[in-house]
Amino acid sequence: MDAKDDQRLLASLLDTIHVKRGNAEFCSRLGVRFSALQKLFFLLYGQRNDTLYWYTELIRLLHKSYLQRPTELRNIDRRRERHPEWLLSEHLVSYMLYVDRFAGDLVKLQSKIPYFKELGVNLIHLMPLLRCPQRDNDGGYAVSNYREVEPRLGTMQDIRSLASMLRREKMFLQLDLVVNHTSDQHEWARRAREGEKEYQDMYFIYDDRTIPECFEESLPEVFPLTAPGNFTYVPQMGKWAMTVFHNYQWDLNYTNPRVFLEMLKNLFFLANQGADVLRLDAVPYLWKRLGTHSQNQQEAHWICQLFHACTRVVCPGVSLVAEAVVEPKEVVRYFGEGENKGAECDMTYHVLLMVLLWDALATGENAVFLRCLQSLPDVPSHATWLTYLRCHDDIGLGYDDEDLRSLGIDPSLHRRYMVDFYSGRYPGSFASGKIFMENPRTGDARISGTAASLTGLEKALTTGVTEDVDRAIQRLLLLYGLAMSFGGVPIIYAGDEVGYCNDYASLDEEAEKADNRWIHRPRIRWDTVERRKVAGTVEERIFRGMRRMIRVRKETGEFSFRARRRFIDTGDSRILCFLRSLERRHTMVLANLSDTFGKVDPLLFHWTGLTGKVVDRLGGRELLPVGNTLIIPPYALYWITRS
Ligand code: OTU
Repeated sequence: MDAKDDQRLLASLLDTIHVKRGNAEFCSRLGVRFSALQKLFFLLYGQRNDTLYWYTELIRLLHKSYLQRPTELRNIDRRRERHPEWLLSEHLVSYMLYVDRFAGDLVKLQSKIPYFKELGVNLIHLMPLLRCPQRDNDGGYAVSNYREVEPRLGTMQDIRSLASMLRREKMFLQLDLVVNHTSDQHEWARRAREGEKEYQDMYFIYDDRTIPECFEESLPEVFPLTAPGNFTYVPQMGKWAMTVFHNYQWDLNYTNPRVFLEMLKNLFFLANQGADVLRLDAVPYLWKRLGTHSQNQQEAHWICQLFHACTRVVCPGVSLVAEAVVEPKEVVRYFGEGENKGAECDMTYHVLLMVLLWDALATGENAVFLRCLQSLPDVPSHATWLTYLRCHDDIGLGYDDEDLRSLGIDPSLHRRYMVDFYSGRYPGSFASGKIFMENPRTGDARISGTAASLTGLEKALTTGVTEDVDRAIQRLLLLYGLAMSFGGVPIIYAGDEVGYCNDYASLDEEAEKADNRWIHRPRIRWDTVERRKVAGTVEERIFRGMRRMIRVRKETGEFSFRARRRFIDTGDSRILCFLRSLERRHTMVLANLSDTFGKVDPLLFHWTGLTGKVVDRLGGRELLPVGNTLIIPPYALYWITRS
């Protein structure tokens, strides 16, 4: 089809669905995206004999959802269409929390807005809060109803109120959209179980083990200990359902256009409640292909691109986050590549940076950090990373093996070291974490634990050695400070700002003990958080450090994602150093990754354009070399500019 045919089809579709000619905004947005939409839709669903029917339904849905979009949100859409760079700003700092564990419910959460302001965070990510079964809900990632809030937490009206309160404070709301699977208690799954073919077609349902066996040959296991295998027998149906995650999370079948449309409806529904950012969960898994590991398939990217193009027509102010915990080179592809650069997801988690921060701390060296980042391709303009240290999930050691080998490091030994180190097994390790999903067959293992426990605070508080407590706090702030200055939107994981350690009580709880990720999903006690007001307490020291970093970040244009970053070799492998530059302004980030004294030559500042006196903006003081060396204390972090 050429451009003229496109226009003709567009005109006839608009007629079919009775779009009023006067609806200029919708028509012009659709006009801009029409050929992309069509191309993607036909790539995915073109071989069917009912493609045009579903395509018409898609356009109808876009129109309907556009009309339903509240006026206030449409105004925001227009603003962000003009300024898509709002996401790249140094002013954005994300904070992720569980509504129940943080505040109790959505109404009580409103009263925490002053706390967010005090800390300086403004993109508030609420962990999954849609209706889900009492048990078997994977922390909310097994949704049983996409249109209702989990009653324990509140109602959709509460979401709308919260969204508008946040808007008034110039803050943003992020919600999860679990796109890859539903709970087995979702209506679609229920009706599938009852034998309705139409609903069975929304999942991957098989009469016997023949096809499942073929899939199993190449499918890895996400939760090998608690959910081995990728298929679950459903007695009521007498059939097998594909369940890549837990056995109660049924994978949706995106080869069926109806599945895509239904999920798109859910997306618009959440967007129209006032969410600014939607996190698309587990996107690498969206398309399954026999004979492959069924991750990162081309079609999964087309689906993301189609979600993206559709949001640009209906709610262009809403940004999409791809949650893709896969190999570094694959993660970048979710930003879109080649001619689709920037036409896929607006943000992705910087999983590699997260692992490298933990690597740098465990090794006290910059080598792995620098090498692994070198081979990572660039991000398109108007898209950005989410930079983080901890989240609700485990830490998987997804480095590129080739990068490690090129440094003469044995990848599996190195991973073993990391797991031993952070689980505290390694002699002398300061960390106390737990091993997550150790797979005896593949040797793979991941790590659970809060940032504070992994940086040594838990051990230090147990032994009570002041110096160890100091070091642990420094390590925590060091890693956070790197995530905040690296480039991207930093995430503070609720509880980290006051140094929450692991919650071992969760290991005794029936619903949580099989999954030790719960140890790092703290239940916030506000009397603990109140201690941030008492000078000299651990809570106060960490909170003060975090707040200061956030404030300085926001004052530093060079920390926006538009700014460049250049790594600098100081000649000392314990020092991690990079320069962030925007126009003619520079800030140098200098960190000592080790527990020993490092040193740099102050000439470094001159070479990088930081002439004259230099100050550390974090500590708020001038950096004074002794002769021709500047001593960098253990775990020190400086954000250096000309005074
Ligand atoms: C995501 O996880 C969520 O963040 C997890 O909390 C859920 O359990 C999971 O999806 C299922 O909904 O899909 O792209 O520990 O890092 O499963 C990667 C493994 C994901 C998680 C991985 C991740």
